[in-house]
Amino acid sequence: MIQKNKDYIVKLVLNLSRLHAGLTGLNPSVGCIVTSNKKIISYGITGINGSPHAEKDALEKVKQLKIRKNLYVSLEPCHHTGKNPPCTAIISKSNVKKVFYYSKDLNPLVNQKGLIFLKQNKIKVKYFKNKKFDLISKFHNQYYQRKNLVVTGKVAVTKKNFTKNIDHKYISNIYSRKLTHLLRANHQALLVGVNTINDDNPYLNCRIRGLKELSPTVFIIDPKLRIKTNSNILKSSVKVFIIYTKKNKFKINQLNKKKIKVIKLPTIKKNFFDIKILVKIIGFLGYKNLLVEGGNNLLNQFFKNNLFNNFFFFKSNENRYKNNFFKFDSKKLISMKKINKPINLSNDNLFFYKN
Ligand code: AOF
Ligand code: ZN
Repeated sequence: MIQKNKDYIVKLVLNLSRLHAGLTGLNPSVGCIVTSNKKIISYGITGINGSPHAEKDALEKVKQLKIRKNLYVSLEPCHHTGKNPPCTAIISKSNVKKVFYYSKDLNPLVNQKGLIFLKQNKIKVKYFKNKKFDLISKFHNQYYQRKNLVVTGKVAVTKKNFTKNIDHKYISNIYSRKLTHLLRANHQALLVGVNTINDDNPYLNCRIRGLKELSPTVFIIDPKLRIKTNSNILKSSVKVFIIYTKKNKFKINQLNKKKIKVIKLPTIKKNFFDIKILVKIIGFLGYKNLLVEGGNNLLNQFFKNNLFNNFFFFKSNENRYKNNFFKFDSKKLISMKKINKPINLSNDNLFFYKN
């Protein structure tokens, strides 16, 4: 393909960087173009779940071509070994003469470190400030610009706000459930109370074909370690952390054998810990966003502490339950801002709130 002009390349890199947005886990979704002698000879995108990096993807495809190459990439190339090898090392062995990048990487492991290395290896490096990349640059650096974990709540209720259904396993319809699975794919961590596990025996993974790998790590609040050890979630491949307050050596041994991680938290009153501390710990472990899926007690604690940044409220038109114990108090949402009109999903409606 002929390289028409710089604007054409900018557009291509921009579009490539958008392709895997939301699908690259902790990693930003980066786009990359390789040119040689004014022709585009390859392209790359950060892979699903974050591997390979875009530069590696692009350069591998043309590694047999021993010609001079230029690289155009939406983010400054990395220079550290993480889940992936450093892109700067790959670039320096690939006959690349110039690297043009459109956004800086604020990740302290990367920030400018690779540029010196590239220059030392006689590779020209140029930062192209381009307005079109303002948003992508923000997106690439979203986790480093944001100090706190982003917390999103989700609940599905019947017409009269019950969170259980008498004869149905599910309250919401297939469209709402598909959206819930997408929400899971877009989150790195998911939090539930132990009653949800023991009563409903859920898998809590993303079951959209092709996106299963994006299932979040599951944190289960289980102060007295009451979780049933034959629960589906403990048999699945999902990474699980159990948060407890009261020691139970036998149970901890059982869980350790299943490679389940346990975290003990100090109590502030009987079996109660400070939920804000848990949110801090999840952030400290490196997770950038958290989806809280219930039950009611847990959601209430988050509301009480004003911890939700976003809230997804799925409401069905049907009603088949009467036990007030399982009633969601929708007044809690008053403190948040309703965004737009509800999204109609057949006989369900989705209301989206923001703080
Ligand atoms: C690149 N190209 O395509 C992406 C980069 O754990 P790792 O090794 O995958 O490194 C993650 C960090 O690398 C991530 O936080 C971000 O700073 C950078 N992402 N860098 O050169 C890419 N996705
Ligand atoms: Zn890299």
